[in-house]
Amino acid sequence: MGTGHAEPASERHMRIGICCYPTAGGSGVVATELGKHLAERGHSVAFISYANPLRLGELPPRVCYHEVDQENHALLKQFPHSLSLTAKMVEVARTHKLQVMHVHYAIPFAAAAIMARQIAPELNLKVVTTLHGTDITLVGSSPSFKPVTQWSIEQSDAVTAVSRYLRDETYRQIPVKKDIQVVYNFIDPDRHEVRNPRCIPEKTSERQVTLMHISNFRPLKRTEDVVRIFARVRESMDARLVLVGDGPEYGRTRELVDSMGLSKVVRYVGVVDEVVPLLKAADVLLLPSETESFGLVALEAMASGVPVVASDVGGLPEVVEHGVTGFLAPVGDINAMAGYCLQLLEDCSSARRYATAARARASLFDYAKIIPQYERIYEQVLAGP
Ligand code: GMT
Repeated sequence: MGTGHAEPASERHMRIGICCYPTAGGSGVVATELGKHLAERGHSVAFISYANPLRLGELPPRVCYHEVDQENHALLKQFPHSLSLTAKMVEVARTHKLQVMHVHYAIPFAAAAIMARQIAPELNLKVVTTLHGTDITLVGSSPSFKPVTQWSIEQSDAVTAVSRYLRDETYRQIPVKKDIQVVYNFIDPDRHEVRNPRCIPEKTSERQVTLMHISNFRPLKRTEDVVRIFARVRESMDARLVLVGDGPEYGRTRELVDSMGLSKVVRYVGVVDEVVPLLKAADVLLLPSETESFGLVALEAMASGVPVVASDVGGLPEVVEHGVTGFLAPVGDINAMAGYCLQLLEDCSSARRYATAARARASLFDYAKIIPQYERIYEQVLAGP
């Protein structure tokens, strides 16, 4: 597992609740992998979500999963999910004598956890909140939600953000004084097999390169840019595009592919649990998002030795090193991004160099370095009053 346990596991056994969205988003992936690693390191972990988190799979030792009821009430047509969540947190915390509730999203999880803490004062439950992005940049900063987000952050026992960008953006958008610690997202390097990068052999265009995009196809992922970048690349080399995921922009993206006459060279994979096997087939990962607080998929690609061409926004420059592990260009600059793809795939030796650098940089985000940071935060809050 990983590059070895660089730091020993916390000597203290802790009982930790982890609350996250179960869907195919980075926050759920990070929360699930965190819980599994914590359990491997000897802690007890109780997941709380409204459906089985995507990457949880079979429950490993010391891990349990509790589902939040989503039933509709006979009288109340729209039963308040936040209260069902709070009720479940109280129940699970009492059952497993949880010490820490680590929530992944301020809205609604931190608010629910703070209520749970008050409902069950005998547990002295500590609330750790990790901000992932959309909870601040989209939901949390809307005028009506801002006071709830502000209160949830202030009342948490500790708050973390997945990038410096997100920490700074939170301070910019929400009037909070709370210390927000940056704890980066992570990967397990051993799960990402290295392979020789494919590229176009000199003087022939026989071999096809693979551009890949992985997302939930929300408008901010700019999947139409992905198709346009791909079309530009194809003007210079034989290439195919693999689109992984699904979401609101899927139909529009498909329409664009068809209208550009590209349907024969675009493959749609849909939603997958695991991106690692797919990444083995990729030569470049495209992530031309409007914004990303971190861009977990960029890190996953780099860990697989796949360089990234992405937008120069949000936390992406903290992950992708421009000119070394991939390239960053202004949002919407399709020409620049296509040019960078060509540069990456220019010849075998440069493709190899970028792949090696990508993997080396990803190792800075090894879980063995990151999980102890969360353990220390739990220990700090538990040492408090
Ligand atoms: O990007 C999304 O649409 C999904 C979202 C989520 O809730 O999982 O991703 C956010 O959290 C990830 C894990 O920390 C980050 O890697 C993503 O950059 C972040 N998305 C945005 O900031 C838009």
